[in-house]
Amino acid sequence: FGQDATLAGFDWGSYLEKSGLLAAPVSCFRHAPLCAQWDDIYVGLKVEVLNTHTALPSKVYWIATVVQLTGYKALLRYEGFEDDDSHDLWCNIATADVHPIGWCAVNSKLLVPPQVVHQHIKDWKFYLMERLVGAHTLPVDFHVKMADSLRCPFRQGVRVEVVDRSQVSRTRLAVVDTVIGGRLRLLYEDGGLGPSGEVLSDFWCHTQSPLVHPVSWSERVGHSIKETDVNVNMGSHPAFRKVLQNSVPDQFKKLRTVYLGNTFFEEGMKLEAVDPLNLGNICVASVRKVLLDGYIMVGIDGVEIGDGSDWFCYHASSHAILPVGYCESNDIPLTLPPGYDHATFTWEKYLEETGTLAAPRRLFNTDDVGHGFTPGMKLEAVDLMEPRLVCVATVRRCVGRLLLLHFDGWEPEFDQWVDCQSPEIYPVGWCEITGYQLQPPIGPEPPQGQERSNTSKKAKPF
Ligand code: MLZ
Repeated sequence: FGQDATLAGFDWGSYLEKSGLLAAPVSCFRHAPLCAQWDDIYVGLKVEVLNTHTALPSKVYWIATVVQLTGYKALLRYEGFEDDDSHDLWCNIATADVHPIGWCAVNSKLLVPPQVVHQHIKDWKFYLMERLVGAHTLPVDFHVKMADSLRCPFRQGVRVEVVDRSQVSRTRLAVVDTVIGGRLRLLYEDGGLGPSGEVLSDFWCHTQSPLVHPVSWSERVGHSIKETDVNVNMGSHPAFRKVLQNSVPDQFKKLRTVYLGNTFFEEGMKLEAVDPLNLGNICVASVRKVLLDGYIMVGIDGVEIGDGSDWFCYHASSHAILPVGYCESNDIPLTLPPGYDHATFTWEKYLEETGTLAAPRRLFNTDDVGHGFTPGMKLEAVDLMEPRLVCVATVRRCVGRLLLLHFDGWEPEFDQWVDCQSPEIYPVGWCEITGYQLQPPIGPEPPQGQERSNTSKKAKPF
């Protein structure tokens, strides 16, 4: 499975023009390259860009103005075309041959106007002087900052502990195989290799994902970890031939400190939780175990197998656990345990019936963070059920810090709730910058408002 958007002829610029929708601005994505610099990038900036409208054999440049911004992609208009948009071009401002004004002079490059406009403007020098007075341009260190922000503390051969996709209640040792744009391809240490050396079991996640941890994390917080099967030899794979190096806490994102007063989550307390295997559902759930460092194991009421193998670890600061009543007060359909129905279910009755307590509201991290996303905005988002795939997606709802993401062209049952600060969502153009493959929408997207149905079945867990 998996498609390549570029090969499939998908282009963000024309896709957005057709739908009339906007892309979420880069400044919404804290972990994304250039997020902190994005205040300096706006419509009206002037830049020097490769001139593609010339018959000259060598690379020459020309001045252009940013007329539209969607994620990392800018629509540029060459100077001289004025109100004529027929030669506008979309380019990725982070990767394309785009530079601050003055770059050509410093680097001995030629500024040459496109042939078409060349004829009807007589005095270029005067024309440009007029146009450039008081104009703003890219920060000089733009491309340096870009390169800095793509640096990653992980490389092939680093060992980590990561959720076991075959049993989500435990972690498993894995080794970094590939790093693309801060996303890691992890190979389980005893995942096995096929007859021609192919990897049988891998997992993808961002460096800052809550699912990946330094070596010895599980033991430290009391999380269960799969014992590595020493009979499985991965030695013939390049990632394992390197000198393996254990990851350390410094390489990971610091979690927000949690409230550890007199009260904390306790075993048996009820809450609402995003179902880890069905990320579009928020369910009636229970705290099953309290670990150290603010982590808890959560089970989904009424569907647990009973041996704890389907519990899931969430940090107390996670967006995925919510206080009792959260769905009701935010008009989100709560997924009830089998045998209950919406007409008669109330939390009050349920707590009484089960003789349990609701986890106190103050323990949850439901602060509104003022994220800037609004419904309809487009982005590139990981399908967390198949975390190798980064897909064309749309924000469908915003509730507090939660975003409901829709994958364009797919049925709503593939929708997923994610945190607005999730490291697995990216601005439009991110894949192009990092060289990551983008999954295009399935088939042509219908006109706004209608959903095209897709016959594919719901994805398997992970
Ligand atoms: N194997 C899956 C892929 C689903 C990917 C969806 N991404 C939004 C299927 O075809 O069902």
